[in-house]
Amino acid sequence: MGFRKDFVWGGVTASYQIEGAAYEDGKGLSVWDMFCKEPGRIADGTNGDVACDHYHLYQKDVDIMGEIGYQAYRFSATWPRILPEGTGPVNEKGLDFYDRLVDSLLAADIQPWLTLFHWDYPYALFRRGGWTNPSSPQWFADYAQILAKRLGDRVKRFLTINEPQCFIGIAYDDTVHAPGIHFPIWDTLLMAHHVLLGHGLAVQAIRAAAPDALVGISPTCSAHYPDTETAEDIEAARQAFFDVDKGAPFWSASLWSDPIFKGDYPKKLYELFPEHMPNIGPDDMRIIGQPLDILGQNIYNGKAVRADSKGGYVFVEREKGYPFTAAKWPVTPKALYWGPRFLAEAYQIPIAITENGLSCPDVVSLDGKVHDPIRIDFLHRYLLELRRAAEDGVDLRGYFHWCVTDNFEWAKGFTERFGMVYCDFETQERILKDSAYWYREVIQTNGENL
Ligand code: GCO
Repeated sequence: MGFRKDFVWGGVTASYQIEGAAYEDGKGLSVWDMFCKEPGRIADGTNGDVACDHYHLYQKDVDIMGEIGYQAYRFSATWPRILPEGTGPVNEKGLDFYDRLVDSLLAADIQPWLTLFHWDYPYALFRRGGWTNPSSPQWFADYAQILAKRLGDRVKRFLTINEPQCFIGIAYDDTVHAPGIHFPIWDTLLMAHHVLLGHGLAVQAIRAAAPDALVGISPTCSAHYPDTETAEDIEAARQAFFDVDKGAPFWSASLWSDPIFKGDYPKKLYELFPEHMPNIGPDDMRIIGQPLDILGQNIYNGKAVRADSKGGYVFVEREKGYPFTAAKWPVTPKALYWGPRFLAEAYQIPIAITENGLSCPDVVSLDGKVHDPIRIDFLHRYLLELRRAAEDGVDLRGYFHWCVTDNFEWAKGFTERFGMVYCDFETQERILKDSAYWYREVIQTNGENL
């Protein structure tokens, strides 16, 4: 049975990580442009000023996607490239770039999936309070409207935001991501509320400009899974999957998705922070809960969970010498079965895996090729689990491999290679890794060859 006939296979990138042209053609500053200037913030002291130079080499990259046989390509737009000050005057050269990119994708018969915001927040808006500012939801909606009006005749899949867990949690709680400033819980909860309001208003703006488009969101999560497939362990894993951890509340799946799909924050959040929750306006949950067509979930890994003796759950210690990636992330294929299953059961919406992949210590071998058997094995294991979820009835619509080309990996700089396509950052040469040829087979057979 396998994946549905119209299941889409593709790859994904993010603007700041690949585009470069950070100070070109009228683009405004983003918080990442500024964050990279602070000594010590980026592991190798680099930045996204040039990255993969995708702004100039996008046609080469689209040609490569065509060679791999991508049916779809998920990418993000750079908010300050469109609106240098975040609001106000539009930078036409910025819009022109995305026009060209979209036309190139369509000419290559590749479906564009546009993520409106993937972390490169306008620095001018950050200086006006960013997501703490009560105008921040409307700022985002206005930006969404501009993009949907300009591209909505050709772009028919929109994802509003990528991983608020990171651009709020890692940015303002852990401070490892831009702008890397710790805000107290009462401010970060307010920011989260404004992000969700901005998401809802953006959905309305997209619907108005592109009524026939599919609209979704792309959060991430730790996709916890049952240690055994007993009913007790499955329920315990479900509990863990949707729980809110007081120590890392923003990493939660439910904090972000319950308001969208269930009309309110998870009860646990109110219990944890009764005196710090934001004021929720009478219309807020209606705005946030705009109906969506798809939940784009980014899933990399999770933890095994067992039922405890009190109706709760415990995490199972990972075995000694457990497999991990070059980024030291655990390899847990079951996350790609249970994650989609738990999400579909909880939120009753079609699911796309809008990010999954791994970093490998990729090098160009003496034969001039890039052999990445570890990536092929990882993807094979994960995709077998995803196919099992599809066969068990989860309404799965697509899979996007993170990432197309090696790129700027945020605070890790260029020290991690997640791409299916090797990028020489000095020469900007691209080399398809072995996994790209393997993935081409997967796409051609719709996963039957797994
Ligand atoms: C994320 C981001 C990507 C990362 C990728 C590897 O999921 O963290 O969406 O931009 O680069 O996941 O960390």
